[in-house]
Amino acid sequence: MRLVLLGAPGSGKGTQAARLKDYLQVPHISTGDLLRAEVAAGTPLGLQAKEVMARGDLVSDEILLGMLKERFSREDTRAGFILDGYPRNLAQAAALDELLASLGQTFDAAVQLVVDNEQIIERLAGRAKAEGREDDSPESVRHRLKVYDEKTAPVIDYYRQHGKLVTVNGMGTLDEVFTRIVEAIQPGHD
Ligand code: B4P
Repeated sequence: MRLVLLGAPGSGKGTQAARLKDYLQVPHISTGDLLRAEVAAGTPLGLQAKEVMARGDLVSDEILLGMLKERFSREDTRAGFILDGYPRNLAQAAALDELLASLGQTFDAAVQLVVDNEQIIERLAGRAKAEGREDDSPESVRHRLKVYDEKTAPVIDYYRQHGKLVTVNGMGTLDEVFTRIVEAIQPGHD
């Protein structure tokens, strides 16, 4: 199974991807986690990304594609993957199509988790308290939601037009959302 997880910040992509990875037995590739690992290691790429992420802006397409190519060059992605956090704009969606085509692959579905803004703000405020992630500050969250509307929402239409989009209600408990995703990705489900 090859899946792309889409949704606003705080919609549960990373949370559900971590569970789907065990269920589907495929690697979870989170561009946010890859970037945070670079920041934590203090690499030149991480130093470049740190401030951009803290503000809630998108890190450059070039950096992201380089990271993704490196990750997809590894053997474990051959049998499947859950891609979480990419693509976040139309240029990245085109780059992903190209990258997968160069590997003789495509993906099965783009799963969009739909959560209302009030719930998103509540979840990210909770994570800010629990984990202290710099980009979960109220100011950064407001900006991330704006960036999502402007840059990432068009990706949803792109996948809808290409018949890849599967929309899932992301409200409710972790178990409820997980069950909905599993049902939605069953072959023949529309
Ligand atoms: P990400 O790491 O992708 O961060 P995110 O959008 O907040 O989603 P995440 O997956 O972490 O959170 P989740 O919704 O699961 O990106 C961070 C930054 O990296 C971006 O702003 C950008 O700067 C950069 N970046 C990443 N990819 C990029 C790209 N392709 N191009 C450019 N820049 C890129 O969970 C949020 C919270 O909600 C958690 O606390 C969780 O416990 C809680 N939660 C989840 N589901 C819940 C539920 N059902 N009920 C209650 N709480 C729930």
